[in-house]
Amino acid sequence: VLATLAQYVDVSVEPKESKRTPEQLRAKLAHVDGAIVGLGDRIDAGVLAGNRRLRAIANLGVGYNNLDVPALTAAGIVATNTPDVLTQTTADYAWALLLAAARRVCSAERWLRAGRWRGGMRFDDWLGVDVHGKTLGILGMGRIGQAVARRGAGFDMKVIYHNRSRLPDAVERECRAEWVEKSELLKRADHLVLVLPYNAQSHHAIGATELEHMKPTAVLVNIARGGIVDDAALAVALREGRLAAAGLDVFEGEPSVNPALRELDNAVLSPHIASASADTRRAMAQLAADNLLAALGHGPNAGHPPSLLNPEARGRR
Ligand code: 8YV
Repeated sequence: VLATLAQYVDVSVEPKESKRTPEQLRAKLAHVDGAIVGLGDRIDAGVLAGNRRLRAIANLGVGYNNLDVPALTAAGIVATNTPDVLTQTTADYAWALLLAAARRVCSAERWLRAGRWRGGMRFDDWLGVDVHGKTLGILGMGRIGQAVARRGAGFDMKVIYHNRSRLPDAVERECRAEWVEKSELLKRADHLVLVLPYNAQSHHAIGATELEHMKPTAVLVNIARGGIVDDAALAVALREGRLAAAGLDVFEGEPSVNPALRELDNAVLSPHIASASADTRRAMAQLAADNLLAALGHGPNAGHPPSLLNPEARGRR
């Protein structure tokens, strides 16, 4: 991907840093025409202030809550993301977390590795909860939510979902999914997967009140964004057995993770890797590069980035 970019533009690769300060980001962006950024890079009016050069920002991710799109548009800077290429891999990972959490795969493995499998095992040790044949709830039914739903058929699951807008009948039929109110979703879902974008409306969409309405045998999976779940409230619910388990790939304030969650054996935790297969990360990088080159007027899509977020910004700079 870097070689593709280098055919058209001078490329500078920044060393991996834990997190750049807004000042560092501002200084770096002052001297480039375009940049590929990650979710840890918050691009807002402050970071863009005084920048007369930057023309394009390509986000390495489908979610772009790290970008202040109106501020980029106002500055005439084109913004893009990486939809579609990560849909299937991310949906696979939601299932990995659901199955691992429901069947206690990670805590059992920790126990085994610690050399604790010595004598016989009791018949009722390591009991998990079933996934097959249950009702799968999905909150957020975009591309990834639909891909999670389609996989439900293989587990003989009934699928219910809640989304701001209902899917067209044909798509509902294809996903074998039924739209329900959020309150009903919480009550009826045997397991719940969160796949909604993060914004002011979805902040703490699952908090103490919502957790109270869920079944104590339920598994909650978050592959969307930290901040959608109130992690402190979730830790209390998991500790008190008001929820069977959780599978979490994203956290409020990541990379730091609420210590209360880290202590729980019924939480499967991973470091935001739902899209991390070799094929998908390559495809994401390629799409981000294609977007960036196109936005800067190079390559086969010159002037037409494949996944443009703010067409209004085009040609302003
Ligand atoms: C990240 C994601 O992009 O696409 C998203 O919105 O959250 C992930 O695919 C990936 O982890 C790189 O930061």
